[in-house]
Amino acid sequence: NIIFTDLDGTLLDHDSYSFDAAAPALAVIAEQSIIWVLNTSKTCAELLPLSRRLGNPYPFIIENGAAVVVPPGCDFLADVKMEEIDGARHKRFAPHRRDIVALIHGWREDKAYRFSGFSDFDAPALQDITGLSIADAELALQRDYSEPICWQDTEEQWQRFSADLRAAGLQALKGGRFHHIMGPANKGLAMSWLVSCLYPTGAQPRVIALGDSGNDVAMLAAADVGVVVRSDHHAPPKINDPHGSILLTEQCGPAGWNETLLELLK
Ligand code: 2M8
Ligand code: MG
Ligand code: MG
Repeated sequence: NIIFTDLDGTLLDHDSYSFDAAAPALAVIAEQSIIWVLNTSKTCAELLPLSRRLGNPYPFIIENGAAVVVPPGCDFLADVKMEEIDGARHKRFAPHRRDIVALIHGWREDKAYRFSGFSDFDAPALQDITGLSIADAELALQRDYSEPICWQDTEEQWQRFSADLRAAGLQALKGGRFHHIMGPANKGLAMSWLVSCLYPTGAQPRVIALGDSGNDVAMLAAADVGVVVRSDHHAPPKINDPHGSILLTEQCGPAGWNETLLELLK
């Protein structure tokens, strides 16, 4: 087995960001020495301390599949050519955030779209929306490859904005609270790339993926077992399931994560 997991609303509670309810399954993962990979909308700056807090020593995937990051001290993917940023190694699949922000802010001026995004927020403003601590909000603001926005305009304008994104080779992925504006990457492509690096030949592991939102669909669909973690804030995302490989947890968030992994790893 190898496990890929979303964080917010999945391994972390949507509101409290606690992972206490997942402790039993995390213990089984450690016992069985299973590689588990964090695959999230969060930034490298957020993941470096968070992966340590979770006791996760593996590479992680940031900003909705925009890059695979090997943290300092982790010796995975030693033979893969990567870009070094502040001691971490990045394999990038998407354009830089500064270019995306310049473009969509230009459209906001020219076409009077109404939205606000992380570039408009300071840490207290982001804390108000997300409930993150000021310190964690500072880390969430340090983005490299994506711009999360709150849409404040009509559905009609959203359709126009979406067409502008498509024409520019960009997309909007829906997270728990925000639309993440980014290049043509996703959590599923980054997951498949990492699996093929870790297991280039020979026996392939069973790939288990867990997530709660639209931005997880590509990852859940590409896995051998895709686990939709139930949310008490939004309906489960719709996923085509031709092979019957998608499960839905009974409980919400980390409790559902725990329940389903204990069953799958029995
Ligand atoms: C944002 O991501 C979540 C993921 O579902 C969302 O869209 O609601 C990101 O900005 C992330 O960096 C941040 O930690 C999180 C906090 O809720 O929000
Ligand atoms: Mg989530
Ligand atoms: Mg996420």
